[in-house]
Amino acid sequence: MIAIDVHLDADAAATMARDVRAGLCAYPKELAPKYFYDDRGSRLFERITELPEYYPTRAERAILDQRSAEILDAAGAPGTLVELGSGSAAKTRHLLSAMRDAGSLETYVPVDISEEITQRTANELVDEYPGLSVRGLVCDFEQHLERIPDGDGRRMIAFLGGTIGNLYPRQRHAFLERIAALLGSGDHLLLGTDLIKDRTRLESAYNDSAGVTADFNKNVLAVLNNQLGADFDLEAFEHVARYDAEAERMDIRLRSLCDQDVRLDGLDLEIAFVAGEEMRTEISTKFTRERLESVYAGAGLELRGWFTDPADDYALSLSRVV
Ligand code: AVJ
Repeated sequence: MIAIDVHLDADAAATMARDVRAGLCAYPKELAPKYFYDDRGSRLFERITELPEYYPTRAERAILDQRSAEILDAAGAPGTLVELGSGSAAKTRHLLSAMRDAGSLETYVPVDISEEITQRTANELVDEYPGLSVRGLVCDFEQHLERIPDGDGRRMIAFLGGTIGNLYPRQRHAFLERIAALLGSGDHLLLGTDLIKDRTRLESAYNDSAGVTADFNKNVLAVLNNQLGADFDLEAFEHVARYDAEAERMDIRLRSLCDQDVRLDGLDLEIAFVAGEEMRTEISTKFTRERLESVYAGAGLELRGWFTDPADDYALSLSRVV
Protein backbone atom coordinates (compact mmCIF):
# COMPACT_ATOMS: atom_id res chain seq x y z
CA MET A 1 0.00 0.00 0.00
CA ILE A 2 3.00 2.29 0.56
CA ALA A 3 6.02 2.60 -1.72
CA ILE A 4 8.43 5.46 -1.33
CA ASP A 5 11.28 6.18 -3.72
CA VAL A 6 14.18 8.31 -2.52
CA HIS A 7 16.17 10.32 -5.06
CA LEU A 8 18.08 12.67 -2.85
CA ASP A 9 20.96 14.35 -4.56
CA ALA A 10 24.31 13.23 -3.21
CA ASP A 11 25.67 16.62 -4.13
CA ALA A 12 22.94 18.83 -2.67
CA ALA A 13 25.61 20.42 -0.49
CA ALA A 14 27.80 21.15 -3.51
CA THR A 15 24.83 22.67 -5.34
CA MET A 16 24.13 24.92 -2.38
CA ALA A 17 27.77 25.99 -2.15
CA ARG A 18 27.81 26.86 -5.84
CA ASP A 19 24.49 28.73 -5.66
CA VAL A 20 25.45 30.76 -2.62
CA ARG A 21 28.86 31.69 -4.02
CA ALA A 22 27.30 32.88 -7.27
CA GLY A 23 24.59 34.81 -5.42
CA LEU A 24 26.97 36.57 -3.04
CA CYS A 25 29.42 37.45 -5.80
CA ALA A 26 26.68 38.88 -8.03
CA TYR A 27 25.65 42.52 -7.99
CA PRO A 28 23.15 43.06 -6.53
CA LYS A 29 23.60 40.12 -4.16
CA GLU A 30 20.88 37.48 -4.04
CA LEU A 31 20.10 34.22 -2.22
CA ALA A 32 17.54 31.60 -3.33
CA PRO A 33 14.42 31.24 -1.15
CA LYS A 34 14.74 27.47 -0.98
CA TYR A 35 17.52 27.96 1.58
CA PHE A 36 15.10 29.43 4.15
CA TYR A 37 13.78 26.02 5.03
CA ASP A 38 15.95 24.20 7.55
CA ASP A 39 14.09 22.94 10.64
CA ARG A 40 13.92 26.38 12.24
CA GLY A 41 12.96 28.03 8.95
CA SER A 42 10.16 25.52 8.40
CA ARG A 43 8.84 26.17 11.90
CA LEU A 44 9.00 29.93 11.33
CA PHE A 45 7.08 29.51 8.08
CA GLU A 46 4.42 27.50 9.94
CA ARG A 47 4.08 30.45 12.32
CA ILE A 48 3.79 32.86 9.37
CA THR A 49 0.79 30.89 8.09
CA GLU A 50 -0.98 31.55 11.39
CA LEU A 51 -0.33 35.32 11.48
CA PRO A 52 -3.37 37.61 11.25
CA GLU A 53 -1.71 39.57 8.40
CA TYR A 54 -0.78 36.49 6.33
CA TYR A 55 -4.02 35.60 4.53
CA PRO A 56 -2.87 33.23 1.71
CA THR A 57 -2.80 30.00 3.70
CA ARG A 58 -6.22 30.57 5.24
CA ALA A 59 -7.69 31.63 1.90
CA GLU A 60 -6.36 28.51 0.18
CA ARG A 61 -7.62 26.29 2.97
CA ALA A 62 -11.07 27.90 2.70
CA ILE A 63 -11.24 27.19 -1.04
CA LEU A 64 -10.22 23.56 -0.54
CA ASP A 65 -12.60 23.19 2.37
CA GLN A 66 -15.57 24.55 0.46
CA ARG A 67 -14.92 23.65 -3.14
CA SER A 68 -12.88 20.44 -3.36
CA ALA A 69 -15.80 18.44 -4.75
CA GLU A 70 -16.35 21.04 -7.46
CA ILE A 71 -12.63 21.10 -8.30
CA LEU A 72 -12.44 17.30 -8.59
CA ASP A 73 -15.55 17.28 -10.72
CA ALA A 74 -14.06 19.89 -13.06
CA ALA A 75 -10.90 17.76 -13.25
CA GLY A 76 -12.95 14.78 -14.46
CA ALA A 77 -12.85 12.70 -11.24
CA PRO A 78 -9.16 11.70 -11.25
CA GLY A 79 -8.13 8.55 -9.36
CA THR A 80 -4.60 9.76 -8.72
CA LEU A 81 -3.54 12.89 -6.87
CA VAL A 82 0.11 13.90 -7.29
CA GLU A 83 1.17 16.64 -4.88
CA LEU A 84 4.37 18.67 -5.28
CA GLY A 85 5.73 19.85 -1.92
CA SER A 86 3.26 17.70 -0.02
CA GLY A 87 4.76 18.09 3.46
CA SER A 88 2.26 17.06 6.11
CA ALA A 89 -0.54 17.08 3.51
CA ALA A 90 -2.71 19.18 5.84
CA LYS A 91 -4.70 20.83 3.05
CA THR A 92 -4.56 17.76 0.83
CA ARG A 93 -7.00 15.85 2.98
CA HIS A 94 -9.81 18.03 1.62
CA LEU A 95 -9.00 16.82 -1.89
CA LEU A 96 -8.50 13.18 -0.86
CA SER A 97 -11.81 13.18 1.02
CA ALA A 98 -13.62 14.63 -1.97
CA MET A 99 -12.06 11.93 -4.18
CA ARG A 100 -13.12 9.23 -1.71
CA ASP A 101 -16.65 10.62 -1.51
CA ALA A 102 -16.86 10.67 -5.30
CA GLY A 103 -15.66 7.06 -5.34
CA SER A 104 -12.63 7.84 -7.54
CA LEU A 105 -9.77 7.75 -5.00
CA GLU A 106 -7.03 5.23 -5.81
CA THR A 107 -3.52 6.63 -5.50
CA TYR A 108 -1.78 9.50 -3.76
CA VAL A 109 1.71 10.47 -4.92
CA PRO A 110 3.34 12.86 -2.42
CA VAL A 111 6.53 14.49 -3.69
CA ASP A 112 8.60 16.17 -1.01
CA ILE A 113 12.18 16.88 -0.02
CA SER A 114 11.77 15.41 3.48
CA GLU A 115 11.84 11.61 3.72
CA GLU A 116 10.72 11.61 7.33
CA ILE A 117 7.62 13.72 6.74
CA THR A 118 6.71 11.83 3.57
CA GLN A 119 6.91 8.48 5.36
CA ARG A 120 4.90 9.70 8.34
CA THR A 121 2.24 11.30 6.15
CA ALA A 122 1.97 8.13 4.03
CA ASN A 123 1.41 6.01 7.16
CA GLU A 124 -1.30 8.33 8.44
CA LEU A 125 -3.08 8.52 5.10
CA VAL A 126 -3.34 4.76 4.47
CA ASP A 127 -5.01 4.52 7.89
CA GLU A 128 -7.35 7.40 7.19
CA TYR A 129 -8.28 6.29 3.66
CA PRO A 130 -8.75 2.52 3.55
CA GLY A 131 -7.64 1.05 0.23
CA LEU A 132 -5.52 4.07 -0.70
CA SER A 133 -2.17 3.30 -2.22
CA VAL A 134 0.62 5.81 -1.63
CA ARG A 135 3.53 6.00 -4.07
CA GLY A 136 5.73 8.70 -2.62
CA LEU A 137 8.77 10.34 -4.11
CA VAL A 138 11.43 11.99 -1.98
CA CYS A 139 13.34 14.48 -4.11
CA ASP A 140 13.84 18.12 -4.98
CA PHE A 141 10.93 18.30 -7.39
CA GLU A 142 12.45 21.14 -9.36
CA GLN A 143 15.25 18.76 -10.30
CA HIS A 144 13.51 15.40 -10.50
CA LEU A 145 10.03 16.16 -11.79
CA GLU A 146 10.47 13.58 -14.52
CA ARG A 147 10.73 10.78 -11.94
CA ILE A 148 7.09 11.10 -10.99
CA PRO A 149 5.54 7.72 -11.79
CA ASP A 150 2.80 7.78 -14.41
CA GLY A 151 -0.33 6.15 -13.10
CA ASP A 152 -2.85 4.11 -15.01
CA GLY A 153 -5.83 6.37 -14.71
CA ARG A 154 -6.57 10.06 -14.80
CA ARG A 155 -4.34 12.27 -12.67
CA MET A 156 -4.37 15.67 -11.05
CA ILE A 157 -1.03 17.27 -10.17
CA ALA A 158 -1.43 19.77 -7.32
CA PHE A 159 1.09 22.49 -6.52
CA LEU A 160 -0.42 24.37 -3.60
CA GLY A 161 0.71 27.12 -1.26
CA GLY A 162 1.60 29.73 -3.86
CA THR A 163 5.22 28.57 -4.11
CA ILE A 164 5.20 29.13 -7.88
CA GLY A 165 5.33 32.82 -6.95
CA ASN A 166 8.96 32.33 -5.89
CA LEU A 167 10.03 31.64 -9.49
CA TYR A 168 11.20 34.27 -11.95
CA PRO A 169 9.25 34.31 -15.25
CA ARG A 170 11.82 32.17 -17.11
CA GLN A 171 12.07 29.57 -14.34
CA ARG A 172 8.29 29.52 -14.05
CA HIS A 173 7.91 29.01 -17.77
CA ALA A 174 10.41 26.12 -17.79
CA PHE A 175 8.74 24.55 -14.76
CA LEU A 176 5.24 24.73 -16.27
CA GLU A 177 6.49 23.30 -19.55
CA ARG A 178 7.92 20.33 -17.69
CA ILE A 179 4.63 19.86 -15.85
CA ALA A 180 2.76 20.09 -19.14
CA ALA A 181 4.99 17.31 -20.47
CA LEU A 182 3.88 15.10 -17.57
CA LEU A 183 0.18 15.66 -18.20
CA GLY A 184 -1.63 13.19 -20.39
CA SER A 185 -4.91 14.09 -22.09
CA GLY A 186 -7.52 14.20 -19.36
CA ASP A 187 -4.94 15.05 -16.66
CA HIS A 188 -5.00 18.43 -14.89
CA LEU A 189 -2.74 20.76 -12.97
CA LEU A 190 -4.18 22.40 -9.84
CA LEU A 191 -2.10 25.46 -8.99
CA GLY A 192 -2.32 27.79 -5.98
CA THR A 193 -1.52 31.47 -6.61
CA ASP A 194 -1.84 34.62 -4.57
CA LEU A 195 -3.71 37.45 -6.33
CA ILE A 196 -2.89 41.12 -6.84
CA LYS A 197 -4.55 43.36 -4.30
CA ASP A 198 -3.87 46.71 -2.69
CA ARG A 199 -0.30 47.43 -1.68
CA THR A 200 -1.14 47.90 1.98
CA ARG A 201 -2.50 44.41 2.44
CA LEU A 202 0.27 42.82 0.42
CA GLU A 203 3.00 44.63 2.28
CA SER A 204 1.55 43.97 5.71
CA ALA A 205 1.35 40.23 4.93
CA TYR A 206 5.15 40.32 4.61
CA ASN A 207 5.83 42.87 7.37
CA ASP A 208 3.88 41.35 10.26
CA SER A 209 3.76 43.25 13.51
CA ALA A 210 5.10 40.28 15.52
CA GLY A 211 8.27 40.23 13.39
CA VAL A 212 8.00 36.54 12.47
CA THR A 213 8.60 37.22 8.77
CA ALA A 214 11.72 39.23 9.66
CA ASP A 215 13.03 36.27 11.69
CA PHE A 216 12.15 33.92 8.83
CA ASN A 217 14.00 36.10 6.33
CA LYS A 218 17.09 36.44 8.53
CA ASN A 219 17.07 32.69 9.16
CA VAL A 220 18.65 32.20 5.75
CA LEU A 221 21.77 33.81 7.24
CA ALA A 222 21.69 31.30 10.11
CA VAL A 223 21.42 28.52 7.53
CA LEU A 224 24.58 29.82 5.82
CA ASN A 225 26.29 30.08 9.22
CA ASN A 226 25.45 26.46 10.03
CA GLN A 227 25.91 24.84 6.65
CA LEU A 228 28.69 26.91 5.10
CA GLY A 229 30.61 27.96 8.19
CA ALA A 230 29.69 31.62 7.71
CA ASP A 231 29.78 34.29 10.40
CA PHE A 232 26.76 36.45 9.51
CA ASP A 233 25.60 38.63 12.41
CA LEU A 234 21.80 38.42 12.17
CA GLU A 235 21.48 41.64 14.17
CA ALA A 236 23.44 43.52 11.54
CA PHE A 237 20.71 43.09 8.87
CA GLU A 238 17.12 44.23 8.67
CA HIS A 239 14.13 42.75 6.90
CA VAL A 240 12.72 44.70 3.93
CA ALA A 241 9.57 43.69 2.00
CA ARG A 242 8.09 45.96 -0.68
CA TYR A 243 5.50 45.44 -3.39
CA ASP A 244 6.91 46.05 -6.87
CA ALA A 245 3.72 46.96 -8.74
CA GLU A 246 5.39 46.92 -12.13
CA ALA A 247 6.77 43.40 -11.76
CA GLU A 248 3.63 42.38 -9.83
CA ARG A 249 5.55 40.80 -7.01
CA MET A 250 6.69 41.20 -3.45
CA ASP A 251 10.41 41.90 -3.34
CA ILE A 252 11.95 40.64 -0.11
CA ARG A 253 15.45 41.59 0.95
CA LEU A 254 17.93 41.85 3.79
CA ARG A 255 19.52 45.27 4.25
CA SER A 256 22.95 45.61 5.80
CA LEU A 257 22.82 48.04 8.74
CA CYS A 258 26.53 48.89 8.51
CA ASP A 259 29.68 48.39 6.47
CA GLN A 260 30.73 44.84 7.26
CA ASP A 261 32.78 41.89 6.03
CA VAL A 262 31.36 38.39 6.23
CA ARG A 263 33.52 35.29 6.08
CA LEU A 264 32.23 31.96 4.71
CA ASP A 265 34.80 29.36 5.73
CA GLY A 266 33.06 26.57 3.81
CA LEU A 267 33.45 28.56 0.59
CA ASP A 268 36.77 30.11 1.48
CA LEU A 269 35.13 33.42 0.65
CA GLU A 270 34.97 36.86 2.19
CA ILE A 271 32.20 39.24 1.18
CA ALA A 272 31.84 42.95 1.90
CA PHE A 273 28.50 44.66 2.52
CA VAL A 274 28.17 48.44 2.61
CA ALA A 275 25.75 50.16 4.95
CA GLY A 276 22.27 50.21 3.36
CA GLU A 277 23.11 47.55 0.76
CA GLU A 278 20.19 45.24 0.01
CA MET A 279 20.43 41.56 -0.84
CA ARG A 280 17.31 39.94 -2.34
CA THR A 281 16.25 36.72 -0.62
CA GLU A 282 12.85 36.09 -2.23
CA ILE A 283 10.27 37.24 -4.73
CA SER A 284 6.61 36.35 -4.31
CA THR A 285 4.70 36.98 -7.52
CA LYS A 286 1.04 37.98 -7.44
CA PHE A 287 -1.33 37.17 -10.29
CA THR A 288 -4.57 38.04 -12.01
CA ARG A 289 -6.67 35.54 -13.88
CA GLU A 290 -5.67 37.17 -17.19
CA ARG A 291 -1.97 37.05 -16.37
CA LEU A 292 -2.16 33.42 -15.36
CA GLU A 293 -4.05 32.56 -18.52
CA SER A 294 -1.24 33.99 -20.61
CA VAL A 295 1.43 32.28 -18.47
CA TYR A 296 -0.39 28.98 -19.03
CA ALA A 297 -0.76 29.60 -22.75
CA GLY A 298 3.00 30.16 -23.02
CA ALA A 299 3.56 26.70 -21.57
CA GLY A 300 0.99 24.93 -23.74
CA LEU A 301 -1.67 24.85 -21.05
CA GLU A 302 -5.20 26.20 -20.96
CA LEU A 303 -7.16 27.40 -17.96
CA ARG A 304 -10.15 25.15 -17.26
CA GLY A 305 -11.28 26.18 -13.81
CA TRP A 306 -10.89 29.17 -11.50
CA PHE A 307 -11.69 28.88 -7.81
CA THR A 308 -11.23 31.77 -5.41
CA ASP A 309 -12.11 32.48 -1.78
CA PRO A 310 -15.08 34.82 -1.17
CA ALA A 311 -12.76 37.85 -0.82
CA ASP A 312 -10.97 37.05 -4.13
CA ASP A 313 -7.63 37.11 -2.34
CA TYR A 314 -6.27 33.82 -3.64
CA ALA A 315 -6.95 31.41 -6.50
CA LEU A 316 -6.72 27.73 -7.21
CA SER A 317 -6.74 27.23 -10.94
CA LEU A 318 -7.18 24.13 -12.97
CA SER A 319 -5.46 23.77 -16.31
CA ARG A 320 -4.74 21.08 -18.87
CA VAL A 321 -2.66 20.59 -21.98
CA VAL A 322 -4.13 22.43 -24.99
C1 AVJ B 1 5.76 29.73 0.73
C2 AVJ B 1 6.58 31.00 -1.11
C3 AVJ B 1 4.23 30.85 -0.72
O1 AVJ B 1 5.62 33.73 -0.95
O2 AVJ B 1 4.11 34.02 0.55
C4 AVJ B 1 5.90 34.01 3.36
C5 AVJ B 1 6.83 32.40 1.55
N1 AVJ B 1 7.85 34.45 2.55
N2 AVJ B 1 6.37 35.11 3.96
C6 AVJ B 1 5.07 33.41 0.10
C7 AVJ B 1 6.84 33.60 2.46
C8 AVJ B 1 7.55 35.38 3.49
C9 AVJ B 1 5.54 32.15 0.84
N3 AVJ B 1 5.56 30.95 -0.06
